[in-house]
Amino acid sequence: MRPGEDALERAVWKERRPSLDGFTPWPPELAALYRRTGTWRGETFGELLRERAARHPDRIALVGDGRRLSYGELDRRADRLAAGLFRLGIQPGDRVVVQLPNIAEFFDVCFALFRLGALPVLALPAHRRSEIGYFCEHTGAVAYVIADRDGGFDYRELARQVQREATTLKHVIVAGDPGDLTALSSLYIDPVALPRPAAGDVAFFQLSGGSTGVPKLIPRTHDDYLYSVRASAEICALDAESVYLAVLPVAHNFTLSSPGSLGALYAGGRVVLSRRPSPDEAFAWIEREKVTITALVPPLASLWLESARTARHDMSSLKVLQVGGARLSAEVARRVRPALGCALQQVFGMAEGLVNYTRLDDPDDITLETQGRPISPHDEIRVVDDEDEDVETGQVGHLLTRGPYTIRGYYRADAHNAKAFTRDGFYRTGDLVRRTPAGYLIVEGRAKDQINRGGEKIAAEEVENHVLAHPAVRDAALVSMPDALLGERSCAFLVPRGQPPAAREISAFLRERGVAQYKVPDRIEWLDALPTTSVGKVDKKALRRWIAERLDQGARA
Ligand code: OOB
Repeated sequence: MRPGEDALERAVWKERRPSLDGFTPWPPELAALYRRTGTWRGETFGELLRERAARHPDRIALVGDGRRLSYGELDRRADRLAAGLFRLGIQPGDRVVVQLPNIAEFFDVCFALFRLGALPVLALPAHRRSEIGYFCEHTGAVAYVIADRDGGFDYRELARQVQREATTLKHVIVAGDPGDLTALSSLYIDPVALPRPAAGDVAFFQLSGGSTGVPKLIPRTHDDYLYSVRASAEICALDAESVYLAVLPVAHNFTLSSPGSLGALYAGGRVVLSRRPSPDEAFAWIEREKVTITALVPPLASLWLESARTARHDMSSLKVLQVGGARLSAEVARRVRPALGCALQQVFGMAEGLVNYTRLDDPDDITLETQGRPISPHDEIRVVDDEDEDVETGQVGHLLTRGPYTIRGYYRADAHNAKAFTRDGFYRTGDLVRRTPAGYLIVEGRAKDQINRGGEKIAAEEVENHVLAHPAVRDAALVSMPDALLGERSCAFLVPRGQPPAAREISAFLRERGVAQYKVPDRIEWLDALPTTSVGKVDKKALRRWIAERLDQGARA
């Protein structure tokens, strides 16, 4: 018997399905509209893979690290692993933190959990004890899936630390050498019938870049996410001949679904997994696997353009380079086609939902100078002033959005949701944009208290809270400072209690607290007091201006 086909099991599932508390559904009339228009098709990720595997079992789905998996193999691996996870005690509705590098097991684990109706919480490889501990605690995760080592870091050590504090965590599952933990490879067993999740259920959690003291979790349903994957694959013209190279972390929304690896699998194409984003490794993959499309953040795009001058790899298969996650300068944008011989596509998206693309047949001025337009005719866009009044077309304002794949609320975050969403369900993106008459968006800046460090998002308040825990720090403000390579880096303005400690002591303190390295301030400045605005708030604008001027003077000196 194939999993998911047993009516009795399905009935059992219906009865005991844990309604997910803390998830804000779409209003019923909109959900009905999305279903009626075929926007939501009632399909789950588990079924999608089953269908593709039935259609073309022998076609290669995944390539990475000495591995080639066909659709049929991936389908079987997902079934076998789902059975093993179920036997281990993982139930439908359970949360499982997944922190894996770009390896094939990421897909085994996600599809196994999708089939089981358990919910992956997609952490990034850079996360450490502070972040992972929080994800475990906030979601009540029962399991944590890691690789043994990656990039010189031992995740088993991290897992042992997390295990000591996470009260709900029962299993740590390791891809590779498990030490005394559970080997992922031991969990592939004969398939069993499993209850089937419904397409309207939450499928998994993405992480928000955030601007608040603790990270926010983003619940995505099969219906809504699959729609964004399908529509993205169409916009990017993916088909069975497409070869998508995953360079950025696979779990990130850009790499996963815009159109990303899921888009490639949706289209029956091939996903190639690069362990490192370096031009050396990625260019070799492009040549070897005849990669047709890949996605980068702007600093990596610059690095690739530079390396392409001297690279001897044949990259003629590459048709589209997508760049997103942070603002791409028109100057770098212009160099893409001459240097790589492929089209540029700008992508402006967010894990909360809305994704904008320049279209492949757009004229150069749009592709080079805008961040694209929304995926869907059902995406509603508003650009408003500080009072939530719509501004004129072409004026800069706050971007608000609502639609068939944009969440209605963060997970278990009522108080924050009241601020992050309007009463009628628009998500306040925190981005400042201008909309052109043709409906394209140009990102002009940001109102949210976040630093975008070359695509990696840092919530200022989260880092400030960590720094404030240091006994020698009385007050703290984290702001962005301009950086030629990353676009922005972070600068912490600190007020000492007595004698200021050395900057490296603050960095070491943050690392000891288990904060991801990219969040550790790139620069520390000590002040007697933080400047305030007329209403008594910390004047971050003044701090940003001060450090930018200081850097500018330094550069000219
Ligand atoms: C992507 O997703 P997140 O969740 O890591 O970050 C979203 C934020 C946006 O609100 C915006 O502030 C910034 O990242 N952003 C851009 C941008 N793309 C994202 N800012 C300027 N220009 C762009 N092209 O970053 C993401 C998700 C899906 C697809 C692509 C990127």
